[in-house]
Order: sequence, then structure tokens, then C-alpha cells
Amino acid sequence: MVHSQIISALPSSFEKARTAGDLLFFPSEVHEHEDCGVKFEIRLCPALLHKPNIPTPHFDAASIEAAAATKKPDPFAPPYNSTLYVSEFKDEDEGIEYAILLNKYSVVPNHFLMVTKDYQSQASPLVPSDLKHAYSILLAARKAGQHFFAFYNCGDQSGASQSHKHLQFIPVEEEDGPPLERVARAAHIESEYKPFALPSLPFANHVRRLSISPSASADELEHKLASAFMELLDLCISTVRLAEDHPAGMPSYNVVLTLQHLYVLPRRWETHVLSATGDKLSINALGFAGMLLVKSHEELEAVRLEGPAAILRAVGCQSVHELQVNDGPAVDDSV
Ligand code: B4P
Repeated sequence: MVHSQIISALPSSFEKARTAGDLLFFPSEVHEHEDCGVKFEIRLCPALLHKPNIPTPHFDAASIEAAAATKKPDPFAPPYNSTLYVSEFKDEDEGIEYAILLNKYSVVPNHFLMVTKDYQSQASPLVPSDLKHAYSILLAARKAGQHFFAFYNCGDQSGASQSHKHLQFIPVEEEDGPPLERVARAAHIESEYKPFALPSLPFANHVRRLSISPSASADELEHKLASAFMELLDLCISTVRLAEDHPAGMPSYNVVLTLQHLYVLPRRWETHVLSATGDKLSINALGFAGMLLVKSHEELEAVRLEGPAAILRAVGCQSVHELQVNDGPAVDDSV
């Protein structure tokens, strides 16, 4: 019930926040570019050049403590801006409280966030309750005839700009989700119950097909999503440990969740320097879902020239899926 109320409250909340000036909407246009079998959507949004640039936070304990000491405001801690606030709820099993907030810097209408009310780190993995509620929101949207997917930018190199745990939800026009989802749906896989990789993509990608009945109980939903996530996270950690030039520290990764698939994409770097312009392009989970964001025509041309898949390979990891499938996840605990 709470999940469907979120979906039904979105349009009026969005208009109210925009009219009040608390939500900034940046118009954009989408350019398609096919690469490695993916119909990438490159969104050109020149207005974002005027958005204040939030530096990527560091997620180690010392940096978080230092940020707290400077009393830098945390936009995802209560009290919330009343026009960006949509609702809140509590997971009765885990006792975790969540708030639903509209994205203050919106490129797509009705883009919203599910944040933990208590401070949790954006470098921490998703927990079963996060996954269950995220999926339930996607399900509620589908019941209302709308299509959303969820994403999570986890860690220093993931493209996250806020250190307080937040999952994001963005609407898509097509029933078959973001561009990456169309590739996953078309994939012939060996088993519905095992992780797989999309071999046409030049970067490491770990995917699980979710065979979840819309009438599944909350417990069943939580169990299936949590075990799928743990399997993918194990593979992601194994991929990172096998990567030759991976930065030291906790692994960073992006998560994409649709009604049919869960994806974990390991990361090496947050940004890619475009060879044609020298500009730094920040990539988050949306980039791996097949939706890249550029702020000028020059950046658009530079992305087309270099190719979105090669850019994602540069900020992602090399796939070692074959090795993992043949030998089982190679986890070196000494690293
Ligand atoms: P993060 O996980 O930390 O970072 P992000 O999504 O990569 O966005 P970033 O902040 O780096 O912005 P960018 O210029 O790249 O998420 C933080 C989220 O909280 C963001 O959605 C942010 O806007 C939002 N937020 C920050 N302060 C807030 C506040 N006070 N109250 C409520 N929300 C707050 O990108 C600009 C925007 O475009 C972002 O919303 C981004 O998600 C979106 N975007 C990026 N690529 C896109 C694409 N291909 N298509 C559509 N939208 C895209």
C-alpha cells in the first residue's frame, strides 16, 4: 500500500516542488547511439553546466568524520525540505526507516530517492530490506501502468555525490526498461537460477534474472533478492580482485534493478577523460544502464567518437566471467 501511495503522489509532489523553486528541472534531449548491440541513450543537458558541482565524497571512516566535523549539511537527514519530501515508512522486520524524497536536480520528471532516515554509508552494500522495498516500488509502478527502474551508486569510484545511503528511481517510457535491460531480456541463459554475464559487452557485468511472481510474499521477495544480490556481489568482489590496475580500498560498484533483472557492475574509476576534448565525464549507474549524460555538443561528439562501450570499459573492469564460471568465484582473501 505504502509503495503504491509513493507512485501516486509523485506527479503532484513534483509539480509543487518545481513551482516552489525547491526542485530544479534541467531540460535535455536524447541522442541514440548503437554500440556493441546496445542502443545507448546519450542525454544532452547543457543547462547542467550551471548546476553546482558536488565533489565526490570519500567513504572511508576518517573522511566521513572530517565531513561531519565541518558540519556540511546532509540533504538526506531529517528535517527534510517539505516540498521535496514525498513520504516515509518503516520496515517492520529490520526496523529500518526510509524517506522518499524528490531529486532536487531533476533531468527526468519524477526522479526520486529512497534514503535511510538514519545515516548509513553509501559505501555499504544494499541490505535485504533495501532490495525488498525498491522492488516493491517498481512493482507498484507497474501496477499503475508506469515503468521505473532503480539504481545504486556504491563507493568512491561509483559516481555517487552524496555519502548518505540513497537508492534512486527513474521512469522510463518503454516497458522493456533502460537500454541494458533490452540486451539482458534477449539473452539466452543456461539457468534462471545462476548469475550470468552479457558477453557482447566489453566490461565486467554480473546479472541475475529474477523469476519473481507478482504475487510473491514479502518474505519470498526479500529472500530471492537478497540471495541474488549476494551472489552478484561475490562475483563483483572476485572481478575487482582479479583486475590488474584496480585502485586500493573498498570496491566500488553500480547496481541496477528492474522487475526482471538485478545487475552489479564493478568500477575502477569514477570519471573518464574524453580523448577528443580532455573533459572529465562522470559515469554513474545510469551510464551502465545505457544512459549517459553529457553537458555540451562537444562532449556528445566526443562520446560518439570514442564509443559509449569503450568509455564504460575504461571506468569499469575487464570481464573474467569465463574464469569465474569455469573455476568458481576466485576470491583471494589475502588482498
Ligand atoms: P548520487 O548517487 O550521489 O550521484 P548522481 O546520481 O551521479 O548525481 P550527481 O549528484 O553526481 O549529479 P550529476 O551532475 O552527475 O546521487 C545523488 C542524488 O541526489 C542525485 O540524483 C542528486 O541530484 C540528488 N540530490 C543532491 N542533493 C539533493 C538534495 N538536497 N535533495 C534531494 N536530492 C538531492 O547529474 C545530475 C542529475 O542528473 C542527477 O540527478 C543524476 O542522477 C541525473 N542523471 C545522470 N545521468 C542521467 C541520465 N543519463 N539520464 C537522466 N538523468 C541523469
